[in-house]
Amino acid sequence: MIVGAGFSGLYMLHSLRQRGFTTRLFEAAGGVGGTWYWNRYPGARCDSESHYYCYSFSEELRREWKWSCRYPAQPEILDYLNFVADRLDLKKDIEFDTRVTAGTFDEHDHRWQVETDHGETVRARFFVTAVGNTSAPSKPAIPGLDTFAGKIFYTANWPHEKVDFHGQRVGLIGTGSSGIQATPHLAAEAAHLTVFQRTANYSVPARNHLLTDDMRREQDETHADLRRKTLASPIGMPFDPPPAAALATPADERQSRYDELWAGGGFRFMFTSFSDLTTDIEANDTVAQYIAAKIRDTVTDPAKAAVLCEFNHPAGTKRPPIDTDYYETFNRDNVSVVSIRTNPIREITADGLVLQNGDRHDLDTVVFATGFDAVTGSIIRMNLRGKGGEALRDKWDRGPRAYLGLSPAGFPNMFMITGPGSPSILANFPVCIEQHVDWIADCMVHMRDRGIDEIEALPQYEDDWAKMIAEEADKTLLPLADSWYMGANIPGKPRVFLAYPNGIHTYTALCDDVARRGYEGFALRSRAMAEAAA
Ligand code: NA7
Repeated sequence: MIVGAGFSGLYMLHSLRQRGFTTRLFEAAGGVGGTWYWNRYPGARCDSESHYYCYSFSEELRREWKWSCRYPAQPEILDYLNFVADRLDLKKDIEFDTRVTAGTFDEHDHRWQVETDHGETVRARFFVTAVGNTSAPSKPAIPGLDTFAGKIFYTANWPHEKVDFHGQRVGLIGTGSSGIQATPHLAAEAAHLTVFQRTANYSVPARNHLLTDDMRREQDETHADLRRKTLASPIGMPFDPPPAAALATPADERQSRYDELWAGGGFRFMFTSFSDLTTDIEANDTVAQYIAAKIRDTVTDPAKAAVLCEFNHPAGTKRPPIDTDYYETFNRDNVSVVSIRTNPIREITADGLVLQNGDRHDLDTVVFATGFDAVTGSIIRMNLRGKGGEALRDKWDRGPRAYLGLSPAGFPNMFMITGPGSPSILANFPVCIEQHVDWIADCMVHMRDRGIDEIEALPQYEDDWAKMIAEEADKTLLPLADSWYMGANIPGKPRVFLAYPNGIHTYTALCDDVARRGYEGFALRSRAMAEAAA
């Protein structure tokens, strides 16, 4: 049983089929795509480059698909996932428009009993969550929301038909990646766009462009080398590591390096400039000041620039956004930015938003780009129960726990793809997904070959994993931000760092080692063993 038909669920389904398992997949949406199915807002685009934000497991698929540009937009990624699903004939085993509402591990026959919103009950040996990290939208409960007379949209759940903003006074709440991507597109149509910013973000230009045949040819010819680099990289991208620490580099050289990488655009700026940016606050200050200077150079109105530079966290400690013309958009007469950091939204009335100090903003449309109950939300809401009827929601009430970020103790035969405690959100998703899926599928084959019915993470290993993650995260600046990496964007969510912070490259080696040692840290049980013991 797999839940979710995004990048991870599709590859899991294919991999299990290839290994001869009978597999069914439930998907709440009406089609494949996962996060790329729902997030259809104007400007939705991948921040990773197309040639490595895709599957690598099939040479045929790679050769057959041609990306149009450096960073593919949402419709193109959705087309790609449909192409893969059709090419591998996956849709026949997917039940769309079907949401999993509950799952319980039955200890007597070592099976998961899974229920759907169609009233169906399915029994399966293995239960795999492929539900994505940004799938449970966060919809802030602002007083008066229901009384608003205009239209309300959520970037994370955008209508399929085109939304027309012409002539509208639009309010956009949220300046994470989604808000930053949507801003120029909303501004181009709206009569007036007001961006409500709770936290100023450090955005870097994407420098998107179309791919020429020559560029594609070069990517093709260097593919093997790029793949090697990708697998050796902590973030799963084919980047050379930073050559030096910022603080060990003379100021003029440091400036030149930032200039060069800013001109190239994209994630390379934050991830390949210097090695100490996310571990040393003084080093981080050099990049924060560099970005602030760029914002002040770009945004001609000093008052707007000041709001956009109201930083309260070190650069790169929230998911770094990249953009196309985000800061430039604030030079338009029809765009304003309002800081709601110390003057939050008090209520929504029929006419618009009212801030704490009584300021009113009359609006026709409100767009929420307010993010997600990330990583854990989509898993918890499935109402899963493990051994002894323990609810996963209760087990995780002080923070998620799962050995290797793959499997929670007390929940045998359950695997999570890019679950909490895995590198997922800190690395290139398709790379993380392929690693997880291969490991999980090989584990199932190992069990089948040996007549093992049940695999369960041992509590001690799970505890050690959680402790290690907290200790390693504390060596970085990442826990300083009130980010969704920390669960800090959701009121009441435990403040726990949600990812393995030492990179997908070391994580892969650790997982391989666990498998080589006969799945060390897991209990493997068979019915025969249980009967013999009895
Ligand atoms: P994010 O990155 O979580 O951004 C959400 C934004 O919405 C962020 O600026 C939040 O401010 C803001 N927010 C959230 N709740 C509120 C309320 N109640 N009032 C005002 N402002 C609020 O989500 P995205 O969709 O942009 O990006 C998610 C990931 O998708 C992204 O990182 C990529 O991996 C793709 P805050 O910073 O919490 O103060």
